[in-house]
Amino acid sequence: MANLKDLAIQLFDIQAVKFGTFTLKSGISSPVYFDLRVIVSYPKIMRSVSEFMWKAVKDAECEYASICGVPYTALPIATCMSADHDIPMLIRRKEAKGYGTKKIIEGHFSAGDKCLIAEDVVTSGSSVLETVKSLQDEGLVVTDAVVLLDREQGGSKRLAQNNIRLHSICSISKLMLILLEAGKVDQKMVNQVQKFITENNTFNPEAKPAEEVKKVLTYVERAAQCTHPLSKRLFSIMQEKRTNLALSADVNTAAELIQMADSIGPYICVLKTHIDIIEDFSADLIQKLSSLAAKHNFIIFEDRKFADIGNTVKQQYGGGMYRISEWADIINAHAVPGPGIIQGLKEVGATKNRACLMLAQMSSKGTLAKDTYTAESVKMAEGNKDFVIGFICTEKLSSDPAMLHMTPGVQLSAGVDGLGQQYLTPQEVITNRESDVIIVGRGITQSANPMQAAKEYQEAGFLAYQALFN
Ligand code: 5BU
Repeated sequence: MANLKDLAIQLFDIQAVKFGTFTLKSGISSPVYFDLRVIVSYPKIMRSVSEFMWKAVKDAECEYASICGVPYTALPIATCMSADHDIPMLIRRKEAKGYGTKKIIEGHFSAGDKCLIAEDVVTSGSSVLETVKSLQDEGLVVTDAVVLLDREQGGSKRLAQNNIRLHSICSISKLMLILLEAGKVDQKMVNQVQKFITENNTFNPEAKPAEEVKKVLTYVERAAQCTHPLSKRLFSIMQEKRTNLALSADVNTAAELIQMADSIGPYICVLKTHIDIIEDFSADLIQKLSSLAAKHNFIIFEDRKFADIGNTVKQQYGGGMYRISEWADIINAHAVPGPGIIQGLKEVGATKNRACLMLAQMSSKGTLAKDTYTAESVKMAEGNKDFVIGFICTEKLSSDPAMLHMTPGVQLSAGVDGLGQQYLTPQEVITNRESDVIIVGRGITQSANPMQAAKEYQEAGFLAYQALFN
């Protein structure tokens, strides 16, 4: 392996490092430019670069299960590190494929795995952070990034701000000294580059960590991003009726359910049922419920919580006395049986344009749906976006704007019931947990004036949504 001095000179000789006047992506004019893309034409230099980078992370004793190069220049570098040192690699697509699995990260991994980032040049750190974000969205953890050249313009601090350590092989100052000593540049150029670096520091100590600066999208913008007709329709209803309230109509007779649906209908976007607690279920109830859904423009969600193997849930969903798939726009499913449950439900529901929510978290005390289970449920949902349109959860779990987050266990004041239910307020759910829909049951159904209560929940939920834009 070449020493650093040799490598720096080789990079200069192959014009991976150039001096002159260059306009950078940001529009700023720079006296120095790195174009590491050319190293693919020089396999020995490529190997030398990847060896330096591997050694740096080894010396720093970084822990990681896989490596991911920032596309595109660092891809071959990461590939060499991976192949030479038997480190599994992940590839981040710049755009998700429009067909097949629509994956943005290719390769095998489990949620919670640590992934090392490899990059050719770091300026502000934003390209590294983009890749980090995609990995984090899939449940991966990033603590370290390794880079060949650090332009010393604030990238390492920006990454530190996001809890990522940057390991660089060569800083721009060190590179300039080597090239000066080797007679490749003169002192004037060294000074010019130094001046440029000092004057073009991108680091803002006040900047919020990257994950906090994401833009909040309106329901209209999110509807536009949905490919499933039901999520598109739901976001449109939320905007049109100015409500993110779902009523959990947990009553025991058909008459009560119909009465609730008709009186509360104007205030809700979703009516959630537990059809198996109705004592006098009949086809007539379904017919009335469906016409009320049309009259008040809400979506029907049967909270059936399917939890069996694909073949069984298919029959439970499509058959039996309730024939759920014939009238419920949305159903939900536990992730515990594995992806077969989604396949089974999809076989019945997809042709009817029905959709499913994954139970990724629950509101009840002591729930086992947490940590890795939640992360795996999210992955399962995201791998089946043609049928799964979101989650039952207690916080935002996916950055995909098309994915809906619906949260049960909501009342106007936080608290518990006697059987493990835990309540959050509408504001906590929408503002802090960044969920989309509040699901309210007894807060409305057992209030002295359910209609008035529904109005209050509608207002509280929608005000919290509007406040996201202030
Ligand atoms: P409540 O009366 O607002 O506590 O009713 C909550 C409803 O949401 C009720 O129908 C539950 O079956 C449902 N629910 C829940 O409370 N918590 C969960 O994690 C899930 C569903 Br999933």
